[in-house]
Amino acid sequence: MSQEDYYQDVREHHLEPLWTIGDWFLSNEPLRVYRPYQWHWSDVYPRLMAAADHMVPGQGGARRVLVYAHPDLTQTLGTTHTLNVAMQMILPGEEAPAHRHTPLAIRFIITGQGASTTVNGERMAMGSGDFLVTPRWAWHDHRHEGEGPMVWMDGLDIPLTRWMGGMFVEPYSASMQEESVPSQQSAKVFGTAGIYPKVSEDFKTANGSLMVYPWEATRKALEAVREVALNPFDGAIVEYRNPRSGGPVLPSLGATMQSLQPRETTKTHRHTSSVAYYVFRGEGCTDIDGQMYDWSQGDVIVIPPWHWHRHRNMSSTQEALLFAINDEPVMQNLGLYREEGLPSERDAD
Ligand code: GTQ
Ligand code: FE2
Repeated sequence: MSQEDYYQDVREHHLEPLWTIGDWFLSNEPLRVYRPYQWHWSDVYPRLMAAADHMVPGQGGARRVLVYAHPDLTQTLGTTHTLNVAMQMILPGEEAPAHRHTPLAIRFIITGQGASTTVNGERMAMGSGDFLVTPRWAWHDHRHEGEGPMVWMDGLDIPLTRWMGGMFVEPYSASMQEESVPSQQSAKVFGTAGIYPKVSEDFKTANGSLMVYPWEATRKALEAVREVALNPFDGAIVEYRNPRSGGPVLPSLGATMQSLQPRETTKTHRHTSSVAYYVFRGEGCTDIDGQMYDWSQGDVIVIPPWHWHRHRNMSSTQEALLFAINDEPVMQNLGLYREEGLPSERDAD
């Protein structure tokens, strides 16, 4: 058989000779399959508000949500290759009906008060800066009994769940859940970090642990960290964890809050996890592979895997607060997590 015939023959049988495949197949570092990207709040906010003219939760759609769909990830509508950021808005008197799905979710509350989410029968109030958990396959609905629009950021692992073949969704048997466990139960029992609650095995919250992390606690932890343990790549940073397992807040989604002091600049690093930042407060810029992304309050910035990046708070007076979701738990569990500082900055202090 001639050389040419051989290659044609194997390929007709859907076999690919490894020695003919380019370096992309076993690349010596993660390939760049999508670019860093940024959404400006000034583009998002008016469109989220205008969504009220076009849909009501529970009527022709379950949630009033704008999904951050990365232009390089059109097949999944992912924000990163594993995660989605989305902005949700609910108006006074509205109800977003109960359902459950295999993608897990976090909520980071941006503005408004008087809304609550009920997760497996446990009602949790939502206030600015609060961080809440919706585990996989847990029933959840949202309602708003306060005044003015309520806005929060959703973080979900929809693209990961889809690629892994695990996507399921189910509507609840009624519009909204009854409260079947005491309101705010997870916060009452698990809210005091370091004093470990030895609860019985049948303790009922959707994740058997804490599901609402109030802003005040995050704020306090950040301040304590700032005084004693700055991270060179992230400034003062805290990670949301499950206080019962000690592990990440959800099995495939990590979340952090970091604070950059006025004019603070972090060192450059890269890691195999992907990250979507939400600018909770302040103004600054992030250098991603030499390209500058200027950000201010409300912006979302995506850092794909293995991209060098560093942050700078551009204000000389105001602190910057960056909330972020990441897929580090997935990479850690698969033994694929790697992180390194920029060599040229290693010796410099
Ligand atoms: O609030 O239940 O951003 O089901 C996407 C899907 C939010 C939700 C999203 C959802 C929800
Ligand atoms: Fe949902």
